[in-house]
Amino acid sequence: MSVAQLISLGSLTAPTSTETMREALSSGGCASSSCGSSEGAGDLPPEVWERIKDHPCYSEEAHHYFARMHVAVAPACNIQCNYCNRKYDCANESRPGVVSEKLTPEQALRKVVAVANEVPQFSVLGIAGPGDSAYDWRKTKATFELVSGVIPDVKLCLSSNGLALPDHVDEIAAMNIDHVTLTINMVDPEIGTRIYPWIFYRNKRWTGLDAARILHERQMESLDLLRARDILIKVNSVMIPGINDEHLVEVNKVVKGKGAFLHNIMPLISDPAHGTHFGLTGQRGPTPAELKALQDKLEDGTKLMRHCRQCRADAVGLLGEDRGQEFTLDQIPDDVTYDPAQRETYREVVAVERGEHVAVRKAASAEIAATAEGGSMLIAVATKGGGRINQHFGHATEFQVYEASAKGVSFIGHRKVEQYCEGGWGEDATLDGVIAALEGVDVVLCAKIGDCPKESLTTAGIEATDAHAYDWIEAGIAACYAARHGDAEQLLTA
Ligand code: CLF
Ligand code: SF4
Repeated sequence: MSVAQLISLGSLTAPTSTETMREALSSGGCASSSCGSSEGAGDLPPEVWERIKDHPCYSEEAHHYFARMHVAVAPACNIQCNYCNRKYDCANESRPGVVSEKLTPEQALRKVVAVANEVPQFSVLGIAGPGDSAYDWRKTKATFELVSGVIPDVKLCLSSNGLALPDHVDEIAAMNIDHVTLTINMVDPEIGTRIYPWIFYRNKRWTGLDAARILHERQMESLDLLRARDILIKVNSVMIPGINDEHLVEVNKVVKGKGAFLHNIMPLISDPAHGTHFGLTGQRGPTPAELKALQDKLEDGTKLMRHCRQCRADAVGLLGEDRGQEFTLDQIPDDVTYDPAQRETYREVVAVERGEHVAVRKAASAEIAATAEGGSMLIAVATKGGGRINQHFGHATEFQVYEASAKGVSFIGHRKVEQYCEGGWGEDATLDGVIAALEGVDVVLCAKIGDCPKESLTTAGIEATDAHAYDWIEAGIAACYAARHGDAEQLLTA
C-alpha cells in the first residue's frame, strides 16, 4: 500500500506507528527498494538536493509528497502591479481575485500548529502576502520566529517583489530562511513602465520610468545579496502577452546569470471581474500553448518550475489541493499544542516509498527514450499525491500532464477542471468543460472511470483508462507509450 493510499484511507489522520506503516507497505508488496534513498537529485549537487528535497515548490518530485502552507500575515505592499487589485491577495505568488483571512503572528502560530498536527505532509511555511512580505517585514519576521521556536524543522520560505528586501537580507539569512522568491517581470525599465504605475520607496511615491528603474535596481540588488548569502532564489515572472512575453527570454538569462535556482513563468490571469488595470483594459493572458512554447524555449536556461498552482496567500496542503478552509481560526482551539508524531512517522514512510518511485521513474524514462522514434504523447493523470494514479476521473479538480518523448517522461503542467462527478452523478456540461481542458491530451490515466465519460472522451479522440489504477504514474505512462509506439513486451516488463 502506498503513502497516498494510506492517506486516503485515513491511516495518517490518527497517530500511527512506524511499524504499522511498514507492515502496511510490505503487505502491499511494493516496498522492496532501498530504504531512505535520496535519489532524485538528478544533476544537482547533494548539498543542494538536501535543501530542496522536501520543498514542494523547489522540487517537482517533492510536490507529490510534501505540502506547503501560507499564512496571510503581511497585508501592506509598496508597489502597484497592473495585474493586482489590492482588495485581493498579492497576485505575484497567488491566484488573483482571492481574499485571505488576515492573521496576527500569534494567530498564525496557532494555525501552523493545527496544520502540523493534522497534515503530515506539511514541510514548508511560506509567507506570500497578502501584500509584500519584505515590506511588511515586522509581521513576517515575528511569525517566522514564533513558528520556528515551536516547530524547528519547518522550512521557512518567503516571496517578495524585491523592493524592500535588501533592507532585511541579513536578518533573513540570520533566521535561516533558505528559500526566497522574487517576482521579476522585466530587466528593462521601459517595459516596467507598462507593468508598474507606481512604487513607494524611501517615503516617496515614484511613477513612470523612475519607478520602474528603482524597482529594477533593487530587484537586481536583491538577487546579488541573496546569492552572496547562499540563499536559494526562485524567480517568478508573470507572462503578459504583448508586454513582456518575448522579453522573458532576456529576464531568464539575467536571473540565471545572477544565480537564481529556479524560474517560474506564471500566466497572467486577467478577468475584468477582478477589477485590475489589465482586467479592465482587456489585456489577455497567454494560452496554455503560448506558455508551454515559452517554457520550452527556456528549458536550457535556469531550471524551470512547471508545477506551480498559483495558490492562495493562505493555501494549505499539497500543491494541487487547498485545505485552507479546514483551518480557519474559528475551527482552531486557543490552546492547541504541537504533536510531532504524525509528521515524523510520515517522513519515515515516505523515505521508503520515494526510493522506489525514483527507481521506477528512471526505468520508465529510459525505456521510453530508447524507443524515441515513436514520437511524443501527452498523458493526463488523476492523482491525489504520492506519485500514484489514485484518483477517480470524476473526482479530479485537476489533471497532471506529462509528456512521454525522446527525453523520457517529463512533467509539463496541470489542467484545472470542474469536478465532473458530484454525489454519484456527472453533468454533461461539466464533462464538456473537462474535455475542453484536456485539449491535446492523448491518454487519461485514472483510478476509475465510468462507461459514459469514457465514451465521450473516446469520441473527442482521448483514450481514458483505469487499467493502471494505483500504479506509479511513470509506470502507467510507460505502459501506455508501449501500447501505442514501442515494443510493448519490452516496455511493460521494464
Ligand atoms: Fe509558498 Fe511560494 Fe514558498 Fe512555495 S508557493 S512562498 S515557493 S512555499 Fe509554490 Fe504556490 Fe506556485 Fe508559489 S505553488 S504560487 S511557487
Ligand atoms: Fe499586488 Fe503583490 Fe504587486 Fe503588491 S507586489 S501590487 S500585492 S501583486
